[in-house]
Amino acid sequence: MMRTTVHDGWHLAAVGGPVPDFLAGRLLPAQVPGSAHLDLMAAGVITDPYLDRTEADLGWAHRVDWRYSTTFQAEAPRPGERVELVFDGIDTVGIVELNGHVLGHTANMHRSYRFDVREVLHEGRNDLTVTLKSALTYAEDMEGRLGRRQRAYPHPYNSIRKMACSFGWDWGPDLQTAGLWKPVRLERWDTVRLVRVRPLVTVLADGTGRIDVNLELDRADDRAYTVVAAVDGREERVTVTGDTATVSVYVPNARLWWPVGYGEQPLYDLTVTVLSGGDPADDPADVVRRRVGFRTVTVDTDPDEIGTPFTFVVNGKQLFAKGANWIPDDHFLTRVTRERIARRVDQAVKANMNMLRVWGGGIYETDDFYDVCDERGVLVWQDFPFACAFYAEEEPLRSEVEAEARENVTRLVAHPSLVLWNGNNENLPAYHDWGWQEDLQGRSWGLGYYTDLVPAILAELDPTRPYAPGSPYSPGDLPPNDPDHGTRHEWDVWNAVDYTHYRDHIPRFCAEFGFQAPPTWATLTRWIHDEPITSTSPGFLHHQKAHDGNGNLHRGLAPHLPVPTDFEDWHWATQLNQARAVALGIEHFRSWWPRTAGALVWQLNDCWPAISWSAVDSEERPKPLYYAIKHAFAPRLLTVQPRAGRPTLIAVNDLDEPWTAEIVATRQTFAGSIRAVGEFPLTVAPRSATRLDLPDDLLKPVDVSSEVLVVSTADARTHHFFAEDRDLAYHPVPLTATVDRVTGGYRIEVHAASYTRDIVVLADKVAPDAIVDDMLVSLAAGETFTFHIHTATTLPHPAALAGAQVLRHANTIAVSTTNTDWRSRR
Ligand code: BMA
Repeated sequence: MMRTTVHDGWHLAAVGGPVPDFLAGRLLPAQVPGSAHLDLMAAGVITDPYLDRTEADLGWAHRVDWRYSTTFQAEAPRPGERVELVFDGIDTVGIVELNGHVLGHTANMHRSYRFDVREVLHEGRNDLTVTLKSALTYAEDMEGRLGRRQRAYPHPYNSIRKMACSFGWDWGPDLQTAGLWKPVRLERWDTVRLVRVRPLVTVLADGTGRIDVNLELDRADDRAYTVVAAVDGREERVTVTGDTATVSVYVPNARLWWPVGYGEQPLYDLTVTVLSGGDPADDPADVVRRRVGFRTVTVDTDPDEIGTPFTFVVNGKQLFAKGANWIPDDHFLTRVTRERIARRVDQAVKANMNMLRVWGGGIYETDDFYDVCDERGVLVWQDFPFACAFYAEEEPLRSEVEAEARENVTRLVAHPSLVLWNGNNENLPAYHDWGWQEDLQGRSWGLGYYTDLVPAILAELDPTRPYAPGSPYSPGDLPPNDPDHGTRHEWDVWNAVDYTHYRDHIPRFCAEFGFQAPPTWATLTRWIHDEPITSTSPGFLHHQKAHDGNGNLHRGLAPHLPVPTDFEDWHWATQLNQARAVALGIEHFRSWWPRTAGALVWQLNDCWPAISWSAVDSEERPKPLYYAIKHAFAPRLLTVQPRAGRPTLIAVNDLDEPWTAEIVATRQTFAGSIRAVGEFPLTVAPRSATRLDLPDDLLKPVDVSSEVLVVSTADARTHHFFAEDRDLAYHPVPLTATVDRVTGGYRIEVHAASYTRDIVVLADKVAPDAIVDDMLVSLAAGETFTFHIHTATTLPHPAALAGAQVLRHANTIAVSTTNTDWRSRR
């Protein structure tokens, strides 16, 4: 087997549609893998689409037809030799031609394509072109054929098998990419090729790991071939006379693969070799390598006294899924390197997450993504790519869906991190709850994919892991978003009601909930150059894609904090409110474990500089929300929650050891006078939550505006207030700070003379590369805390790190605008 990539010498031309003058007749250098927008940017003929309002000027590109072309040298096929041209991914509507012969047509970004080129490959120079027709025009034509169906956004993304968010989303740009987005290569062979290798990995009751390697061969002749599967020093062989075979390998006493926080992630290399002849000494004809891990996974959905749980069980252990939703990490997918994914997944792990949900408006994630998650122990829930829309179940879509599902299930099946296949994102509530049914007039809407086609494919190709028809989903005839049954998406908060209403429901598993905020200051101001930049300046609004996004930000802020008029204050206040909202949701959900068995924040990441729900922005900088998530997902959590109308302490222990500690609780004034003290022993069993009633004297303040309840153990702490920030008489300048240079950056020691809530260091304002080790730290009067700032920048004025716009806290926002009478109320 000889595999040669065809990645050199590519050019791009605009060959149809509204070609602008500056492109007419031009041939630009092109990257493969890559996409047209990136090539135009590299050639300097368009501005970066993420800058300011550039995206809006690039609409013409959606109607242009592009041609990628290259030449490569090859030898003419020998008699009996097989020669194939393979495209791992074409985005999307393509005509592939070699030396003027049409090899085939493509219309699905989620598949690979393989063409037999024996008849058309030349000795010497070969001309390869891929013409990419406008995906938008194709989708509109297809919609004309299949009938219009509802979707959440204007373009008919539901009529083409292309990443849905390529056509714009409420956090992403409408930049419809076109290109060869995965590797291209020539494969030559003359005996046998491994077409598909599908290892099904299970663990037997006695601890033996079992791998059933399902194989498909393509052969150039009728001979019998030997296939060898090897793992951990063990080898099994099988002689194959047909096109398919299964060979099983057993690993006694297999070391179990565990999710992060539960144990280690041992991975075993599996090598599958087909030999070129019948003799064991023959050379390998083809080799496929996979890395597997031994673990079992189920989702417990056995009805209980409340309804239907949705609890992941890995290696027999029930777990609370702490995580977030994952969108494509860059709208231009080919820029998402393995290193970038690793940094993002590491951020998730550092924020105490153990699960990521790959959302259905994006892609079947890449091998790099899954490799990284396998290594880190991050559980992955993979949606099939259907989102917020009705989908036709007729041809040609149906065959495309079947082909892509088969291919991607086979590609991903070996990864231990993958723990759930999910049919779609929100298409079931779209049918049941969004009032879209009327327009259907009996037409198909995709249900058959989620209840028949996809489950049948999984039953055949991957019976080893659970499947959910959709997210959210409730079984039977129940409304899909029923809190007592299955998964739930919690969007009333953000869209309509205050974030304290997260507590109105006790979902069995909250698969989406979130709140917006702008990106970090450095990211915002790198990409948006409005003079002045404000929350309503044109560039800012262009990057705010959510329906009434700013309206929701203000409605969400007002009950808690005054809405600042100064933009930098507003930026910090909205970031703080995002953090508070999501943290309240997480703590509520965790406090109900095991009734609630998961909280997946919408959304971990961004695909461009956006005002969005993300915790980490498009330049990889964590927003304050990130630190709030890290605290709220801490293995040991203290939280005060209303139970029967009374603030009640809940201690959550997400470790395998019992949590025994001394609790010290004080009701104190912001100025530091202790009004009540309580000390109690705490014992929380492993992986459980315990409730503790607090005595009245801790809960009944003399003055609601200037007292706080602080509850601590050696390794956890929570703060409970008796009023909203806007009604609290904080000291507006409670902190003193000293900044010191240390190895790798700076250290800021802050001292609180009066209670200081949610202290952050917005260090990116001073050094764009700066990363702070913690944020949203609250200090009682008299306390000291040290922030560590990692940066390669040498600051001319280190004191800038303690500047008024950098070292911030809630006190200033709460006090600066309306609460000017703080002194009189203390
Ligand atoms: C959910 C997601 C996305 C969307 C997000 C924010 O519905 O599934 O479709 O981006 O809410 O509105």
